[in-house]
Amino acid sequence: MKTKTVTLFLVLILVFTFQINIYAQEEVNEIEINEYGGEKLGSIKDFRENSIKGIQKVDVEEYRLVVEGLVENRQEYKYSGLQEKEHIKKLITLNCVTGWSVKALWEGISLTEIFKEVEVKDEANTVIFYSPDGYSTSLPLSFIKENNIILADKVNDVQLPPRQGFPFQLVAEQKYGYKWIRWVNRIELSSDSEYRGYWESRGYSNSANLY
Ligand SMILES: Nc1nc2c(c(=O)[nH]1)N[C@H]1C(S)=C(S)[C@@H](COP(=O)(O)O)O[C@H]1N2
Ligand SMILES: [Mo]
Repeated sequence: MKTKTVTLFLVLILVFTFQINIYAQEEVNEIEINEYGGEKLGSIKDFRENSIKGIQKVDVEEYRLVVEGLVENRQEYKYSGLQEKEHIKKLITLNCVTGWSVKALWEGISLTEIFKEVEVKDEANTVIFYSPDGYSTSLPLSFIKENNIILADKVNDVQLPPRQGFPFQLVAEQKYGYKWIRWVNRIELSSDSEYRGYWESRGYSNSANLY
């Protein structure tokens, strides 16, 4: 009886230790880089959390990126399907209108590639992005194509944490932070060039140009 209890206890300790090891391993694999091409990067910890409804927890199995509106070929992408697409890296600084900024290495997929797949109709001139927290924003279709704008699933070489917009954050280079929508789950191709997103309809510039 006593031996049994001791054995059980030892097994439990072993299992516990083993799990700790697994977690330690994961952390080691997910260390963010702090330099790229000789340039110093900011850290994920430097971004301020100022979301309209707090951090969104997205279930990766249930997640779908819906691309619809003025398209021939509406799509619902799974996270795993999007992972298989070609990834591009960009070193870009995010600037919030409130004054803070963070330079980071963003990695993700080209929206222009997705637009080829869904076959955007000629009438479309605006791309509207939506998130589960009720946030939305938009960009001109021509701007996205000309600058090969990406949807990032990685920052500083690590998978986006939930607070950073997992699964995807729009890397709206040259635009203020409020165009960098996080947790994107729906993209609508539209002909409404006057569309105004969450902050844009509350007085912020719709072009949101940094310079
Ligand atoms: N879904 C969603 N995306 C959002 C916001 C939000 O409230 N909800 N805030 C925006 C604002 S104002 C800024 S400055 C950036 C901050 O992004 P960061 O987490 O990369 O710092 O997220 C933008 N994207
Ligand atoms: Mo912001």
